Amino acid sequence: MKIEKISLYHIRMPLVAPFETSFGSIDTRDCIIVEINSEGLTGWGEVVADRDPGYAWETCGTAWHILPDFIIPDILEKDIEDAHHFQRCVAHIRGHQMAKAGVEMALWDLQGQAQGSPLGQLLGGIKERVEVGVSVGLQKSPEALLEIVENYLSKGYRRVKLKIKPGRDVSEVSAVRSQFPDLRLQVDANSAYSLKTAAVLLPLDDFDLLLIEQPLAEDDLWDHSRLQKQFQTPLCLDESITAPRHARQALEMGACRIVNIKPGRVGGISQGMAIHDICQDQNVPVWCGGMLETGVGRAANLALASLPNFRLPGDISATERYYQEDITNESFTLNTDSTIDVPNKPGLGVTINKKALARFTLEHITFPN
Ligand code: OSB
Ligand code: MG
Repeated sequence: MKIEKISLYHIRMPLVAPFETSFGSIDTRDCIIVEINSEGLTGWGEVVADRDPGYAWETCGTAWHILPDFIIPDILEKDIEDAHHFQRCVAHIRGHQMAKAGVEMALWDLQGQAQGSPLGQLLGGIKERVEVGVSVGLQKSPEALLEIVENYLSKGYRRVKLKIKPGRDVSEVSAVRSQFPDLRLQVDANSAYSLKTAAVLLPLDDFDLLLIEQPLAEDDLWDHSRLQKQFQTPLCLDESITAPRHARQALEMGACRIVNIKPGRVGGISQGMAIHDICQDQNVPVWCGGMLETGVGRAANLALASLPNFRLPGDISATERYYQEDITNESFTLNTDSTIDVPNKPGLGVTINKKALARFTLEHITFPN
């Protein structure tokens, strides 16, 4: 694929409701959209970094530096075979997984279009629709939390993830569990605890949770392995796994029993697939996390989640759970069985609403310039 032109759009989209986690609350979401023109085709990708370094150290600002100054010069006007070739071209750039992943996504889109294959098929996916759930942010009160969970259940979601943080954990989960005894329920702390303070979470073992996601710091595989020994419930790592070798090390160490895969966090879909395979070989289930993506990133997540070892519902909700208006013409809807269809058109299988993209754009650059 001859990389003729690359455009970047820093966009900001209003969320339908504020989303609060242990690292802060947002009511708009920033990301960078990547457009690559090659041999008459246009591929799209999404850099899922947020405005603030709350979830990860990468931000739209760091990506706006690393893409033009390092990643784009590595590939512009070159012939890039595929995602693996791209990864070799940028291997000398340490870190910046989300920036790399956004470009890799656009290359997958191009490759799928060139071959007439939907991305799911190209990756070896085996499902036409994937099981999904909803990630529920911190709420003002337990009553408000019960109300919002009830609302999502009425829309058809059959798996709920609750965000927790110190002081807003066991009693919230207990309230939801009492009200919904059969709900598939899990929690996500986004690194808000230490090995010591996580002792308050031990009662969570009695609530039949699917998993406890990322209680400790991102660079703390070792303490996660100590904490996992104290729980029957599987720990699941999100932030800690930024490369396939971390997945291997985490499993060797017993730091988790389930892995959350987000293509952005791990440097691209190709890296996500490598993690999928490592876990599959050890019979460890994976599931697809989310970063409040636009329709572009959501299409990619659905394709990835169609691989066989994605055995738990993904954080991939319907478009209306996030945005009133998206930048794709296609919107994603929830089926009555709590699944979402994997796109079946070539590449990502989505098209861009250029007017919406322009309206959400804060900054735009094109290369060569
Ligand atoms: O930790 O999984 C997370 C959103 C932004 C950053 C981190 C996380 C999340 C979510 C939302 O939980 C998942 C979604 O996109 O629905
Ligand atoms: Mg998480």
